[in-house]
Amino acid sequence: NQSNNKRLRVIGVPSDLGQGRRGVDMGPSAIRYAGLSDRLKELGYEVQDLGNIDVPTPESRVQGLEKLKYLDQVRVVCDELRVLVRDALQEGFLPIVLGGDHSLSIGSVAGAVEARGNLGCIWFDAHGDMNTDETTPSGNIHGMPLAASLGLGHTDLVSLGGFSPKLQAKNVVLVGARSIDDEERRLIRESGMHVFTMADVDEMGISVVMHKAIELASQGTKGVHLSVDLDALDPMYAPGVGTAVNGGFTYREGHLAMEVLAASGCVTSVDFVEVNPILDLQNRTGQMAVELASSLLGLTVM
Ligand code: HAR
Ligand code: MN
Ligand code: MN
Ligand code: MN
Repeated sequence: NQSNNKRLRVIGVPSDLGQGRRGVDMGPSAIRYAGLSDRLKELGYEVQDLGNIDVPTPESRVQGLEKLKYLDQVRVVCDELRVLVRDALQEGFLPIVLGGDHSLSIGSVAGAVEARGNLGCIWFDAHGDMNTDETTPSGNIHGMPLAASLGLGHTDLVSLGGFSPKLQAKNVVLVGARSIDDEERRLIRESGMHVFTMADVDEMGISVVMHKAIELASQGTKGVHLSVDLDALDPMYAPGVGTAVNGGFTYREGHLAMEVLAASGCVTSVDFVEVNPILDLQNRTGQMAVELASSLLGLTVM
C-alpha cells in the first residue's frame, strides 16, 4: 500500500521510438532537473534513482518498412523496464517511471502485474491509447499501450513477460479523454473498460470522477497502476507534449486528482510520460510532473 511505503525507486526511459515528434527522449532529464528527487525526499521518502534504461536513438537504427515503427526496439526497451519495475516492487519500492513516450507503459504495466498479481489501472490521457496493429492510423506504438495491456494487438507487444492479458477491462479506467480515433472508440466499447471523458469531468467534477475511478480500479485488485500522460492536462499547463489537445485538466483538476489518489492509498506504481522539453516553455511540463508526483505522494498543505 502506497501510504505506508516510504521507499521510491525512479526509473528513466528516454524513449522516443513510439512516436513521431522527437524530443520526448529528453523527458526523464527534464523531470529530474525540475527537482523530482529533492521534492520527494522533502516529503520523507527514501529515493533511489536507477538512472536511465539504454534506449537506441532512432538515427542509429534503420526503420524498416514494418507497419509498427521500431517494434523490435520498443519491445526490448519495454521488456527491460518490465524487469526493473517487477524487481522494484518485489524489493519493497514504489516504482516511479519517467518517460519517454507512452509505449513504455506496456513494460511498466507488465512488471507491476508480474510482481503484485491482479492490478487495476487508472490512465490519465487526452487519447485512448487503444489502437492495435490493425487500427493504428500512425504506426506509432505510443497509441497502443492500453490495448496491448488488455491483450489486444501485435503479439510481440501483447506477450511481454509471457502472459496476457495484463489487465482486466473492468478494472481499467481512462480519465481525461478528448481525442479518440473511430476504430479506437469501437475497441474501447467492445472491451468493457471505463472511460471518463473531459465532458464527464465537466459534468461531474474531478472529485466525483476520481472516487468512481478508484472504486472501479480497486474492485478485487491488489493495487492500482497509475499512468499519467502529461497531455491529459490542458496545454496551458503542460505545453511540452508531442500531441497536445485543447480542453484538458486545469492545474487544480490535475492536482485534486492526485490528492484524491493520495488519500485513497491505492496507487502501487506510477508512470509520468510524454514530457517533451523541446516543445516546452521553460520546463513547465517537467515541473508539472514533479508537482503532480508530490501531490500523489502526499504533499499536504495543512
Ligand atoms: N490515436 C493516435 C495514434 O494512435 C494518436 C496517439 C496519441 N498520442 C499520445 N498518446 N500521446 O497518448 O497514433
Ligand atoms: Mn532517442
Ligand atoms: Mn498516452
Ligand atoms: Mn496522450
